[in-house]
Amino acid sequence: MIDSSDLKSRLHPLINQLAEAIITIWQENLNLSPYQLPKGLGYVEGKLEGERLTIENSCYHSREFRKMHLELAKVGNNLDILHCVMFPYPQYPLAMFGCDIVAGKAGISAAIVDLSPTSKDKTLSNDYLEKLSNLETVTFKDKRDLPPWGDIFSPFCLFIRPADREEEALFLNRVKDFLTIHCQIAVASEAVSEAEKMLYLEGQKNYCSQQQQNDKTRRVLEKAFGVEWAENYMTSVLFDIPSY
Ligand code: BLA
Repeated sequence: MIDSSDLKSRLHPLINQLAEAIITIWQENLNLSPYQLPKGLGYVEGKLEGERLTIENSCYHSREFRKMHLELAKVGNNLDILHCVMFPYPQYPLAMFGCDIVAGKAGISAAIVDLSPTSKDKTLSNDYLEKLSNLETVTFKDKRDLPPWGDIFSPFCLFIRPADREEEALFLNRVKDFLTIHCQIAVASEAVSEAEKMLYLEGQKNYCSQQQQNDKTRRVLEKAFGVEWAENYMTSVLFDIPSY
C-alpha cells in the first residue's frame, strides 16, 4: 500500500487546502466513479539528473465528465505542484476547468485557474458568463502574463503570484467559486447534437495540444523521468486527447 498521507504532509499548505476543497466540491455535486489511469501511472517516483520527483494522482469520472484528474507532485525539497483538469464528455456543452499551482522555496510562484471554452466560437456560454460575472471582484497585486499557448484561456482566467497569506486565501476561494459554478452547470446540462459534439471534441483537442506546449511542465518531468516518459505522461495522463 502507498502511504499517500506522507506526500500530503510535505506539501505547501495552500496545495493541501485546495486539493481537499476540490475533492469535497466534486463529492458534493457529482456522482463519482473511479477512473483508471494508464497502468503504473497512478503513483510514480522518478530520479534522473535532478531531485526525486513524487507524483500522486486521483482520478474520477461521472455522468458529465470523462475524466476528473487531480495531481499532487513534489520535486525534491523545493517544488510542490497541484494540477487539476476536468475533461467533459464532449456531448455536454461545458468548459474545461483547469488549475495549476507551483510553489517553490520562496512561496507560490504561479497560481492559475480558469474555465476555458471549447465551443466552436471559443467563448463561454451565457450560463457561465452570467454566473462568473456575478462573482465579487477581487484584485491581486501581482498578475502574471500568459505564455503564447495560453490563448485557450477565457477572459476570466486568473494567473497570479499570491503576495501573501491573504491573497492565497482569496485564490482558494476563487477556485472554489469557479469549480462550484462549473459543477452546477454540468449537472444541469443536456447532451447536444452529434454535429455539435464533434465541435466540442475539436475544442478539447485544441486545449490539450496547446497545454502540451508548456515547456516548464515538460522540463520538470524530463529531468526526473527522461524525454520519452515525459512525452508519454503529457499526452496520456495530463492532456490525453480524447477520442470520444
Ligand atoms: C507554469 N508549471 C508551470 C511551472 C512549472 C510547472 C514548474 C513554472 C512556474 C512559474 O512560472 O512560476 C510544472 N505543472 C508543472 C508540472 C505539472 C504541472 C511538473 O501541472 C504536472 C506534473 N498548467 C496545467 C494546467 C494549467 C497550467 C491545468 O497543468 C492551467 C489551467 C498552466 N502552468 C500553467 C501556466 C504556467 C505554468 C500558464 C506558466 C507558463 C509560462 O509562464 O510559460
